[in-house]
This record gives sequence, C-alpha cells and structure tokens, in this order.
Amino acid sequence: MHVLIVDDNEIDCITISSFVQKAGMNALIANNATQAFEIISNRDTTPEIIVVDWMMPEVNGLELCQKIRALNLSLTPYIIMITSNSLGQIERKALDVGADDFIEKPIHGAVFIARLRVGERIVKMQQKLLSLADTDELTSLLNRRAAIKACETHLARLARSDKSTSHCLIIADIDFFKQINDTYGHLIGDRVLIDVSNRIRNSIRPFETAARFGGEEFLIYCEATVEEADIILRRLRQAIASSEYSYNNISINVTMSFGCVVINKHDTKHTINEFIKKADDLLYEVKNDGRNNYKL
Ligand code: GH3
Ligand code: MG
Ligand code: MG
Ligand code: MG
Repeated sequence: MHVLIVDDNEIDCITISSFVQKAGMNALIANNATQAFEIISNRDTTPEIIVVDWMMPEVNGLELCQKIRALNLSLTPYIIMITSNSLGQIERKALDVGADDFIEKPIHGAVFIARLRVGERIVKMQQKLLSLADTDELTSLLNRRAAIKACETHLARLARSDKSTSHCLIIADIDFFKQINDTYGHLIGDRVLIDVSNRIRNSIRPFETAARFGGEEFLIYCEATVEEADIILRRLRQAIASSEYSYNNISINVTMSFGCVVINKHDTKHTINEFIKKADDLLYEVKNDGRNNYKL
C-alpha cells in the first residue's frame, strides 16, 4: 500500500510518515501539489491512499483534492484530509470535494493508523472488484471488456511511439468445438477451454495480452512485425495442436484457426473494432479453407 503525504510542513510530514510506516505501509512525501501530481502520475508509485493537508500555499488541500478526483484514475485513491482547525464548515467542504475522511491536527497516532486501515479495506475491496470485472471466470484470462481496454492502451502507445514498431491483433477460434461438447459433454468442453487458455498464455510473453473474447474465441495482442507475427502464429497453432488433451480415459485432439492483422503506426486512426473485424474476416477464410491454420 503506497500512502502519499502532501503537506508543506516538513515536521508534520515526518510525523505522519512515521505512522504510515508503523502501519506497515509505504510512505511517499510531497511538499506541494506539483510534487504530488508527479508521484501520482508515476505508474510505479501511484498511491492507493493520499493524506492531504488543507493549509498549503498555492494549491490548497481542497483544490488538490478536487484535482485528484478530476483525474479519474483507474483506481480511485482513498483521500484523508488533515487540518489544524475545523472552522467555517471545513469538514463538510472537504467531504464535498471528494475527501473520504477528515482529521484534525494534532494527529493521534493510533487513531490515524486505524483510519489508514479503513482506507486500506476500501482500496482492497475496490481492487478485488476491478480484478473481477476484468477476468474471465473460467479461464482466468482477461475478459472481452478488459481485452478491448488493453488493446486501446496498446494502440495509444503505438500512436505515440516514434520507432517504426508494429503490433499484431489475433482472433483465434477453436475448431469444431461444438463436437467436443456434443461428444464428451460441457464439463470436458470447459476443461478444454481452460487448457487452451493455458497453452495460449504459455506461448506469449507476460506483457502481451491474451483474452477470452467469447465462448471459444480468443484475442491475442502482441508487439510484432509481419515476420514476428508469422512466428507467433506458427507457435500458437503448434502449441494448441501438438499434443492431445487428456482427461482420465479420454484423449482429445484440438486445433485452432487464427486470423491476424498487423497494425502500423499510421493505421492507429482506426478503431480496435475495425482491426478485430479484419482479423475475424481472415479467420473466416481459414475456417473455409479447412481450419487448423492461420492467415495474416
Ligand atoms: P468452427 O470450427 O466453425 O468454429 O465450429 P465450432 O463447433 O467450434 O463453432 P460453433 O460456433 O458452432 O460452436 C461453438 C460452441 O462453443 C457452441 C457453444 O455451446 C460452445 N461454448 C461456448 N461457450 C462455452 C463454454 O463456456 N463452455 C463450453 N463447454 N462450451 C461453450
Ligand atoms: Mg500546511
Ligand atoms: Mg469454433
Ligand atoms: Mg466461434
């Protein structure tokens, strides 16, 4: 748990950070709003909890709190506002602009730590829900929603990159999967889906995206040139088809068909759905040509 402390007073920063450390959390210190935003926008230090002092020169705690909320961060941080007085409806104003909690100085260590724990509980619940919303329950791969989100992030990165890199988007579909269900039953069908997912996961690098896009349809997104995409596709086809799927006394041969579109920097004005459609059209051609193959 990263806790960002934003306070212009050095002594207060040290006191608060000692409580944060006592709670077993990681303290980050900013003395003003500019420093705070630098820490917040750094992926490695994005804080889950932010402790904001109300009275600060330039941007005060109230404005800072409002600005943080306007960022619409993927994880909404838990904000604790701290002030040395409670005059003029300060508490209500703090909560109104998006603070989750409000504490008056001097800070009582044990109570502050207990309040950090409240923040931690809420952040963890949020993380759990976010992860559930992005994960396919059966295969633990990303689900369709998360796949589109991840592809959009990859695409935005490609649009900004100055290198002549390219990406590839693959739509993969299990061949004659209905027959597997009809012959062996839905439960075996589900186990095949899990094993196919694991073979896909093991065929790509950890930072590349693999998702269950629909029933027995998958999406894979990699950084690759046409030549590299060809190698990836060959590896995927091979990984799926090379060995049998064995469950007790049942042995099943599974194959997959793949359609792949290579995306260059100058293509990035198109939407992800357009690339998916292209990959899907190629997949359809592979199906018509006899399956267990790929096209790009
Ligand atoms: P093709 O080679 O043309 O893709 O044929 P197919 O039989 O794989 O394609 P079709 O679209 O006819 O059948 C897909 C099947 O996938 C039908 C559906 O019942 C099954 N399916 C979809 N989701 C699941 C699931 O979560 N578990 C199981 N066991 N089956 C599923
Ligand atoms: Mg101050
Ligand atoms: Mg199929
Ligand atoms: Mg299908």
